[in-house]
Amino acid sequence: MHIAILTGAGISAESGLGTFRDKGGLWERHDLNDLATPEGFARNPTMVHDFYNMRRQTVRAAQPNPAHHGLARLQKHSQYKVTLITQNVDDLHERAGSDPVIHMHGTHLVALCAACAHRWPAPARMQPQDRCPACGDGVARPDVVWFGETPYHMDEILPAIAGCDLFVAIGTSGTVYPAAGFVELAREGGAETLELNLEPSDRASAFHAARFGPASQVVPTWVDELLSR
Ligand code: BV8
Repeated sequence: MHIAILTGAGISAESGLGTFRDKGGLWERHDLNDLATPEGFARNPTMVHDFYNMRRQTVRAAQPNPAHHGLARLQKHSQYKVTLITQNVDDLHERAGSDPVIHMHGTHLVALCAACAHRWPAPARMQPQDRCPACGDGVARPDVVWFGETPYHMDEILPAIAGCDLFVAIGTSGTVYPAAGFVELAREGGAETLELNLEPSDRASAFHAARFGPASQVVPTWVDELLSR
């Protein structure tokens, strides 16, 4: 059985990383147009670098939670083919042992040169005057996909979603496309669909089944049931 999993900020919430649209979420305190668009970066690169520097620091201090470890177990010790796709830009899946992890919105632990597309490990603090180590003159930015930009690895993601037997969305509000539309693509391919979330997402009605509760409890329970089949 091929299981395609999409995770969002909710899977990292219990590791202490902020979500975007929950009460007190990142987009409640910041305007996403200023912080998660190329235009916002062009307008004020210092503010955007500071936003990602703060989040990079938080990630470095955070630990994977039982939900990340559960998915790593499923990926490593199971008879299932598992495709793990995340909207998250943190590395908690990797630090829990998941491999590979498809980061469709990039990762802020990597720096990207806007001129020559060279990538290198992001320093703890990125600043507008940082220059690309390869071409020397490009503007260094976090290697994340902002609004209006094309998500990464879609050539790998779309066939996996369309061809899987089970599609599971974990900790995502279902508000950001194209990720929010993956459930339809999976259903068109004949897959069963399951939502594991704290509460019903914006796309809850599109799923065949759902389990609600904190990911650190719901995900390991679900994985244990799958592995005991
Ligand atoms: C694109 C950057 C073309 C990195 C992010 C009008 C209508 C429809 C679409 C559009 C539109 N206008 C514009 C668009 C397109 C736009 C879009 O969807 N806008 C939305 C806002 C309407 N999308 C784009 O621009 C995308 N690009 O479309 O290009 C294209 C399309 C297809 C193919 C080729 C080209 C690019 C989108 C990427 C934007 N970048 N982040 C960063 O800073 O992180 S988006 C940002 O939101 C993050 O990546 C995040 O992952 C993502 C989604 O948020 P969630 O992960 O779902 O987090 P959220 O806080 O929303 O929800 C948390 C959930 O967890 C909640 O449900 C909560 O209940 C739950 N939860 C909380 N605690 C727990 C929990 N669950 C379990 N346990 C817990 N403890």
